[in-house]
Amino acid sequence: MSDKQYALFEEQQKARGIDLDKVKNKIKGLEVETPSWGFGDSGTRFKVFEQEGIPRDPFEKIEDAAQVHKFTGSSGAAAIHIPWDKVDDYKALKSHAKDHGIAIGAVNPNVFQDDDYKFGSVTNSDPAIRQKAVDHLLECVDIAREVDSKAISLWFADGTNYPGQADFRKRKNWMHESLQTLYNALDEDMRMLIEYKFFEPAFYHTDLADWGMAFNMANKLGPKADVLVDTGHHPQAANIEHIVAYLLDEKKLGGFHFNSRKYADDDLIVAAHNPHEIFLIMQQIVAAEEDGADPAAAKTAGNIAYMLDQCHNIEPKIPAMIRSIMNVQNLYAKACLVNLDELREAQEKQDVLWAEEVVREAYEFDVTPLLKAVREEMGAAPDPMKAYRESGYAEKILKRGKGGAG
Ligand code: LRH
Ligand code: MN
Ligand code: MN
Repeated sequence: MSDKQYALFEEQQKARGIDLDKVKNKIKGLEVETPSWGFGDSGTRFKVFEQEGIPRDPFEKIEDAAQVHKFTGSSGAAAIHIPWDKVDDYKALKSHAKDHGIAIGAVNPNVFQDDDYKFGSVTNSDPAIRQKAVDHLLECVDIAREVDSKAISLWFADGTNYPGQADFRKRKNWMHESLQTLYNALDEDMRMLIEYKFFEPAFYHTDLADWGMAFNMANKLGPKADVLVDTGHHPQAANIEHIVAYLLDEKKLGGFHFNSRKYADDDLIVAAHNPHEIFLIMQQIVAAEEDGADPAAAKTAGNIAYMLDQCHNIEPKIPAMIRSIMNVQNLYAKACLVNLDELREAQEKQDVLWAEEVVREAYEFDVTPLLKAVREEMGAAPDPMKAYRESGYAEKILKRGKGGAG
């Protein structure tokens, strides 16, 4: 990318009244966590295609996650899932991450892979099973302390398949009770992020089916509990940016699991299918960040835990993560180019087409010169995909062979 292209872009944005230095700083501040599980072998219920060079243990997953940060400069932490990332020495895992230039991000308890959880975990009618699930949640708080993580990220597979199978209201109360026990165990500087999903693996009902249920729980629990929005977990026509704005205004938006889906919770590369949707989500966030009239919303927006939650079934994992980080940056950068003063004016005048145009105009800019300049200033690779390809890391890890972590 020539300096000329950047100079042209800068001139163009200046003329629109956009402060490009501010935009650059905002992009530099955007950190997106990768999921450790996205580096392992994955697939569908039909087939898992084993790839060569897959990490064989959580330490190697961290090494691969560090590659994403090395080239993008914007992915300084990796989330872990317990027990998928169970190790004997969590302090050693933390040091390993640090030695490779990253940190351990959100700790994700897993209460869905045990036979005991067939009819639910924290909402199981059997108190002994509920206790077992809660004990695991508490174990994850201890793990978070050991790896120096400040976030417990919660998703429950709990639900039912048939009408009459279970008592919705009882399960709602068991959910609350369990979350409360977890909440009480959190340190002051920790928080819990509550994820919702309206289907799968249960198909008739899930106990936290939508943002309203997660929000209600988070509200009852208190300031250390927030809602996590996984973009794949909504019905097709859901207006996710509206949900995001609502939660921002309520100061309860805790984080994201980014991915994209064509049909359901496909966990494909973020913005591969839905770039405009991600842009509109980012636009709500930028508007809140810049909302001087509502500093609490701005603070919430500044505190969002951005994470990817993706599985790369047929493509190589590390470059897929790099691509994903670049996609998120690209759409955040475009959102930063919306002229908010103009948008407010158009809204006040109730000029529908003007308002729509103000948002559209930002989306239609090519932000490649801007992102290259930002990455150069950050000491990251101006073209992370190319830099990774040329680094030789993909060839180096082939010696791990096949049959890595699932
Ligand atoms: C559930 C989910 C949740 C899990 C992850 C593996 O669909 O989005 O976040 O932890 O996938
Ligand atoms: Mn998720
Ligand atoms: Mn999911």
